[in-house]
Amino acid sequence: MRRAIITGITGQDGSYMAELLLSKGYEVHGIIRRASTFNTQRIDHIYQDPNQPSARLFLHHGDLSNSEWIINLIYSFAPEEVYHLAAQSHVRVSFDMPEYTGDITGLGTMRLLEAIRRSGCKSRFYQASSSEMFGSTPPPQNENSQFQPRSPYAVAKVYSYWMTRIYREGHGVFASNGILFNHESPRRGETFVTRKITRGVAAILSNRQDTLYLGNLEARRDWGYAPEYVEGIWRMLQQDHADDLVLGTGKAYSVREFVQEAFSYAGLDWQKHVKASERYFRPLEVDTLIADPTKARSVLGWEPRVDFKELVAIMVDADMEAAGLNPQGKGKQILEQKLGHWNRWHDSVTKVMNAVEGSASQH
Ligand code: NDP
Ligand code: GDR
Repeated sequence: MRRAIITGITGQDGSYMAELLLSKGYEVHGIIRRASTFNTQRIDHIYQDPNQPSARLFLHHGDLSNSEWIINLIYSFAPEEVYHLAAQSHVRVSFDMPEYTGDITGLGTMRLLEAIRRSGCKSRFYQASSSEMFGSTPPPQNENSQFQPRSPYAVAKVYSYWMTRIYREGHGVFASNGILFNHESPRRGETFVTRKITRGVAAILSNRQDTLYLGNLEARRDWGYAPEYVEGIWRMLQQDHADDLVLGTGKAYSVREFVQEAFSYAGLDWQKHVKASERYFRPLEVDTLIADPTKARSVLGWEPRVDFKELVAIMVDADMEAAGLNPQGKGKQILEQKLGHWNRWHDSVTKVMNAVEGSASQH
């Protein structure tokens, strides 16, 4: 049985990655942070009692700031694959917490790579690099585009990107960078703009909120559906050679267009509800990110199937369902028609919403 470690298993991508690997028969070890409140909602539906002989999902407390613990982890489990997805991943927050972001999002990657090198394990390593690294480089951006980072987060990711290459080229570690453009889902963190909008729509429809405050509506992003990107990540570690690959749709839309699409899908007039707030503007902005995913198409055979409008429908429907409303219904149809068994509406949305809160926290 193949064994994998996932850092950031409680996050959006980590939770989908755990489902994908379990569906492929892996033994999965996930790292979670100790918190005084439950932070395992995204994985409660796949939690297994580790005392059961059939259990294949195991959770371990840990933190990327602690090298000793990371070294123990790699020595103890000698995983075939390490999916390093944990980070302080919020760009706006990184301006308020630059040192912490550098420590976790930057140095945390080096700590893992160094543990793999020292242990001599033949672990394959995935680094969650980001389109934010391109910053102000004009689109479209691909593997050869220059990095011109515009936030402490992006600088920390550039550090991790190069460390990944140094361990690959200098120490022979199978270490790949996936340079992923924005990918979203009903499990997206609530303070990222897409989820903030779709939750806002559901809250307005259920009369719990009237106004949605947002920052810069003109920024353009290449938005895809997260589970498809997680499949791309898995494929990267199944290649004969480690490499760096861009994943994205090749199309960009503004935040304003996302707002318009989400509100109109739900039958609302966005101009009555959306207002600007200085709080959500950033000291520096990245204006336009558009992927050129040609290499991933030819090397991995990876091509996203869910388009912009479909993504919006999936997310609005899920937030309406979570708010106890009747969803419009397109989201469910899209997932049933387009995606594999591990990510149907029932597994990907309903089970997560029905997860018994706190079950994984009792591990
Ligand atoms: P999330 O913010 O949803 O998840 C981040 C995860 O990292 C959470 O599980 C979080 O734990 C964990 N984490 C944070 N700090 C620490 C720490 N000090 N020690 C251990 N774990 C920690 O991110 P996504 O799932 O959206 O993204 C996954 C990765 O991909 C991130 O590295 C992100 O920067 C990168 N990325 C994401 C893109 C996207 O569009 N989603 C695009 C490109 C790159 P907890 O739940 O306890 O907070
Ligand atoms: P991003 O995602 O910075 O691209 O990073 P986010 O959703 O936070 O912002 C996207 C764009 O929307 C604008 N915006 C707002 N953003 C937030 N969060 N809240 C608002 O109210 C708001 N109003 C407008 C932002 O200014 C920005 O231009 C995400 C993260 O997942 C990173 O970890 C990842 O690396 C990149 O995507 C690719």
